[in-house]
Amino acid sequence: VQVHYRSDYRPYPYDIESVYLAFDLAPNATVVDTTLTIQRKADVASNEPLRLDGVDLELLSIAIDGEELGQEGYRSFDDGLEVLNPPKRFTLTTKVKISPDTNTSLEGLYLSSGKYCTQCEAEGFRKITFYPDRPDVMSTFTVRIEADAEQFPHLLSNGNRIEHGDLETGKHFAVWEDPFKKPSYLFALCAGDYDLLTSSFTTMTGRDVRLEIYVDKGKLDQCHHAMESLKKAMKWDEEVFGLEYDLDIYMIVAVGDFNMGAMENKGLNIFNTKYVLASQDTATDTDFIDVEAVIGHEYFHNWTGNRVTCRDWFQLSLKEGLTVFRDQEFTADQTDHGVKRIEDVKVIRSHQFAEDAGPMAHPIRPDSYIEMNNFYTVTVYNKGAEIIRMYQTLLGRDGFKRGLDVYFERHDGQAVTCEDFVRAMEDANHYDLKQFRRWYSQAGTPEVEVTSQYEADKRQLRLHLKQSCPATPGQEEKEPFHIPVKIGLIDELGNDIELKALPVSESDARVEGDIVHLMAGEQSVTFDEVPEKHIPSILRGFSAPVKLRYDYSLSDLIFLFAHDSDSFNRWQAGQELFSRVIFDLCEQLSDGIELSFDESVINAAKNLLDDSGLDGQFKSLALTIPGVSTLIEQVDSINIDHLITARQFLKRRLAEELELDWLLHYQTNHHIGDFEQDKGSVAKRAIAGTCLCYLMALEKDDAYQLALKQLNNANNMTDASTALQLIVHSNYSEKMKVAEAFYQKWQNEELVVNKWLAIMATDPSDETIDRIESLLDHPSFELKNPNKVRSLIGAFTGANPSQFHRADGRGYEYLARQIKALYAINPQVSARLTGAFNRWRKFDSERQLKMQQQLQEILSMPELSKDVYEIASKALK
Ligand code: BAL
Ligand code: ZN
Repeated sequence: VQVHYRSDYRPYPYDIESVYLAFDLAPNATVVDTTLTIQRKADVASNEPLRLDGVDLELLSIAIDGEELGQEGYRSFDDGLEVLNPPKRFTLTTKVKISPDTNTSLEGLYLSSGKYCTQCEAEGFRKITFYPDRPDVMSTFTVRIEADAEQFPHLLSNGNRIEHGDLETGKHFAVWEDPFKKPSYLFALCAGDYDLLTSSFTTMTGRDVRLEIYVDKGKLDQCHHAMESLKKAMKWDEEVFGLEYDLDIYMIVAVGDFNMGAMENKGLNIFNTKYVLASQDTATDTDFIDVEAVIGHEYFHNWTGNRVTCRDWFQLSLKEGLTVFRDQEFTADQTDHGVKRIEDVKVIRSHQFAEDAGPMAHPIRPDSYIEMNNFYTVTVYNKGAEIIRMYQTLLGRDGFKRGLDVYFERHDGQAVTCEDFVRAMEDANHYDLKQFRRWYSQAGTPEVEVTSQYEADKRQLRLHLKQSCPATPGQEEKEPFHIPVKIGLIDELGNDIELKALPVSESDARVEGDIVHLMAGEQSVTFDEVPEKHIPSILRGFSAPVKLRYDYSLSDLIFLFAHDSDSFNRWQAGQELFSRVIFDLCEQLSDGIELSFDESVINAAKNLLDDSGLDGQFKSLALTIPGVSTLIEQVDSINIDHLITARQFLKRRLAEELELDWLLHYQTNHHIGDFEQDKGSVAKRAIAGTCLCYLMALEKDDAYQLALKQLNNANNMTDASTALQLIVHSNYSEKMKVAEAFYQKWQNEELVVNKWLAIMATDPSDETIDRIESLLDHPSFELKNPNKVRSLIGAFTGANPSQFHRADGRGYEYLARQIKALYAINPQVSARLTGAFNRWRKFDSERQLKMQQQLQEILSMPELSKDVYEIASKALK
C-alpha cells in the first residue's frame, strides 16, 4: 500500500486553464468527453510528463490538439496515465466510459434511486475522467449534460445554466458554466426527476440570488425548514463576517444514498436527505437543528473552502475546522450559546478524545495517510474547530475577524495551507502564534493538572498549572502547547469574584482578563484579594480541548453545580459528580461490597431540577449521566460490565429517590395540544423526555403506560421517538408489538424508518443481537445505503455498549461480518465501521483477544479495500 506524506508536496507542473466536460448519461455506459486547455508552467522542464489521475475508467480515445495519441504518446497505470513529452501549450481531449449504475462506492458519478449524482471530495473526480485530481489545480469548468428528457427532466451542474434544449430521440441537454476557478473536488452533476422548491435572497449589495432545493417526488412539504435555514445562513454570514454570496443561483439537491452529511460543491450542494428533509411529523427537534447547522456549514464553505481552498488534503482542517467553528457559532446564535457549547464539547469528549488516545490519533493537520477518506475525522473537524475557537479566545472577536479579513484579502481564489491561515491571524493582530502552531503538528489530548494554595494572611490564591500530553503513534515526546485556560473564582454566595492577577515571578503565566496563558510545562499564577471561602472554576467554556484535573471536593462540585455562572462549567461540575460516583461504584463492584454513594448527589440533582431560573434544555443536559463512551475516556482501562452496572445503579437510584419530582416535572413540561417549535417548547420537550427516561428506569407499569400514552398521542417526532426508544429499551413485555406498530405506521418514511432501526439496534437487552441479525434481511434494510448501515450497525457499535461488548463476543462477530460483506461495496462506510474496534486495548484480556481476532480476520480478507486496511492494520500495530 502507498503511504502519502505531507512533506512530499510538489506543485503541479501544468496549469489547467479551462475544462470542458460533456456527459452522455447512461446507467452502464456513460460517456465523458473531456477537453483540457493546458499550459506548462514557466520553470518546468520540457520533458516533464503530464500526470493525470483516473480510476475505473475505460479509455476510448485520447488526443493532443485533435491528433489521436498512439501507444508511444502516453503510459497507463492502475490509477491514471502520463502523457509523454507534451507541447508547452495544448488541448488534451479524452473520451472515457464509466458505469454509474454499478458504482456502489458512492464516490464519483453514481445512480441513486434512479437519479444521477456525484461525490468528488476527496478524490472521486478521478472516477469520472482523467484529470489532475488534487485541490491545488484550479480551473474554470463548462459542463454539457445530455440525457433522456422524460426520465431526467433536470440536468444540473455548477454555476449558471447558459444553454439548454431538446435533441432528437427523446433526449435533451443543458450546458453549465462556472465562472469561478475551482478544484475538481467541488465539481458536481445531478440529473433526475425531482420536486423543486424555489425562493430568493437579496444580498447585502442588493443582488437577487435564486434559491432552489431539489428533492424526491412527494417530499416538497419537508423542505421549507431547509430553505429558511439557507436564508438565515446567508444573512448571518453577511452580518457576522461581511461575507456575501457570489453566484446568481444556489442549488441544493437531496439524495438518499450519500456517504457524508452533505457536500459544498460550488453553487450545487448535494445533501444527504437526513440534512434537508424535516417536518413536525417526521423530524425531531434535534433533526431541525441539525438541518439548519448542516445547511449553514455547506453554505459557509463557499468562502471558507471554495473561494479559499486547500493546497493539499493534509490541510483539510483549514477549511473544515474553520467551517465547523462557523456553523457552531451560527447555531449558537439561533439557539442558545450555553447549550450549544455543551453539545459540542460532548462530541469532543466522547469521540475526539477517543480518537486522540487510539491507534488513529493524528494532529489536526496530519502528516501522512493511506486513504484520505479516513481523515475526515472528529479530530480534523471538531478539534480543528476548537483550535479556531482558541484564536477567538486569544485575539478577541474583533481580532479574529481582522485575521479572517486579511486571510480573504490575501488568498481569495487560491489553494493555501494552515500556515497561511496562522500567518494571516498573526499579521492582522501583531500576535506571536509560534507556540500556538503546535496544535497543528502534535496529536493527543493535553492534560492540565491544576493545584491551588491559599495564603489566608495575604488573601492570595496561587494556582499551579502543569501540562502534559501522552505519546501518540509516531510522536513519543510533545512540546508544551499554548493553552488558554479561562478561569473564574466563586465566593461563598456563588458570586463571581473579580480577578486580580498579581505577577509574582518572571516565569508566572501571563493573565489577560480571565484567561491564563499556560505556555510552559509548568507555570503558576497568583490572584490577590481572594476571600477565604472561594472555589476556582477552571477551564470555563472549555477554553481549550484538554483534560482538566483539579481535586475538587464533593461539596465543591455540588456548589459549582448549583451556582457557577459559567453554564458550561456548571454542567461540567454535574458530569464530574456523576462520573466520580460511577467510578467509586466500579471500585465497590471490584471489591465485592454493597453499592452505595453519597446521597448529597441526589439532592444536588433535585435542586437543579427545581431551579426555576434554568432552561429545560440545560436541565436535560445537566441531569443526564455521562455516556459510556465518555466515561471510558476518563480511565486507562475498563471493566465494561462494572461500568455499565455502576452507571445503571446510579440512574436507578436517582429515579427512585426523585420519583415524584420526575413525575411532577414531566407533567408540567409534557405538552399535549398544538405543536410549537419556539425555544421554550423545545426546552420543555427536552426536560420532559429526561424525566420520562428516569421514570422508565423504575420498570413500573405506570411509567410504561405514560410512555405509551406519549407515543400514541404524539403530534411530533420528538415525543414519538423519545417514547418509542424508552419503551423498546425497557423490559415492557409488549415492547416488540409497539415497535412493530411504529414500523407499520412509518414504513414509507425512510428517515423515520432509519430512526426505528437505530432504536432497535441500541436496545440493551440480550435479544438484540438476534433481532438485528434478522433485521439485515428486513425490507427496511439495505446494505448499500449508508444511512441504513449507520442506523442498524453503526448505532449498535457506538451506542449499545452492553451488547456490542457482549462477553461471548457475538457483538464483535456481528460487526466483523458486516465489514466483510461491505468493504467491496462501499469502502468508506466499511472503514468507518471498522473504527469501532479502535479502543480494543482498553478492555479486559478476553475481550481484547476477541476483538483482535476479528481485526485479524478482516485483514486476511481477499482484495481488502485500502480504507479498511488502514484502520484495521493501525488498530493492531
Ligand atoms: N467537505 C465534505 C463535507 C463537509 O465537510 O461539508
Ligand atoms: Zn465541511
